[in-house]
Amino acid sequence: MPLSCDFKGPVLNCAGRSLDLSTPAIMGVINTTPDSFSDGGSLYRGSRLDIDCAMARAREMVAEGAHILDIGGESTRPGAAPVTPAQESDRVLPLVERVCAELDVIVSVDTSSAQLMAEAASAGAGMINDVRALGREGALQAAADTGLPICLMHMRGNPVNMQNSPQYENVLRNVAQFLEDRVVACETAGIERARLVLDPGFGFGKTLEHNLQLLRGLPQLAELGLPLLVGFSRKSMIEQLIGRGVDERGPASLALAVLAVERGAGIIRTHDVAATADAVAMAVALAERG
Ligand code: 9MG
Repeated sequence: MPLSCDFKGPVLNCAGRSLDLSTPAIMGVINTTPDSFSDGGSLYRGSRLDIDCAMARAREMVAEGAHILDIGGESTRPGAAPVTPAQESDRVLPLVERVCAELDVIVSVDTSSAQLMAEAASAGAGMINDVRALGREGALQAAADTGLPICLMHMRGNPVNMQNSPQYENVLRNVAQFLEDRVVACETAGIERARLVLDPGFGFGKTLEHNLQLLRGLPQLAELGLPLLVGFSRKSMIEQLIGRGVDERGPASLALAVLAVERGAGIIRTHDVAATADAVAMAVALAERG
């Protein structure tokens, strides 16, 4: 049953696994980076990614109700060290291969690298999540060739400069226009509209006020007619609003997830799968009862 808006999500074909968005889906975050803002290095032993530890995290998230695992190898926090495509593939691919082989879950690869998109699809990944909306050289074609669903996220600038006094004429209109333009670029590259998911990119080149305007405007973004993915999990807007440090932002992230679902979000990206799955299930159950 739809929540506060009329949009009822489709079923996406993710490399043979169905992602049914008639109710909101939970996407668990797995960072293979040593320096992510929220869980940086938690899967590392010294300077090496511990793949068994990463698999244990993946297994746990699936048991907790994740429909999708989003595996990434580039930290996009402001000021993070850049990675080469080869470094990114070295971090991400072994885990993508093992998760695809051992777990019954849709694997999303969080990347802007054309090389990794192709490699991950060959390894069995079911979705691409690109914070640069396929803006990098070769990404449109590589993503088109995979045949997979793709999340196009809005970011102003790049991770290094995105928080340098971001400005918009009207953040909701500008983000919607950017996403619509990227949809057209995708269609021109041979990616059907039905494969696309949109994300306003909370925290990516936005002030607190911009994030709040986008949260308020989610129903209008849902009217673009494509599923919406949102990620608030542990982000700094929580600290800006209620003063919580990064390790204390779980409960506030749940409140934001529920609000987003009520405003039309179809996929919630989160570090805390069990709690988010329950919070979203509660929002859906209440909506079903009117
Ligand atoms: C990789 N990543 C970090 N935050 C994100 C968000 O909010 N959305 C998407 N699609 N990806 C994100």
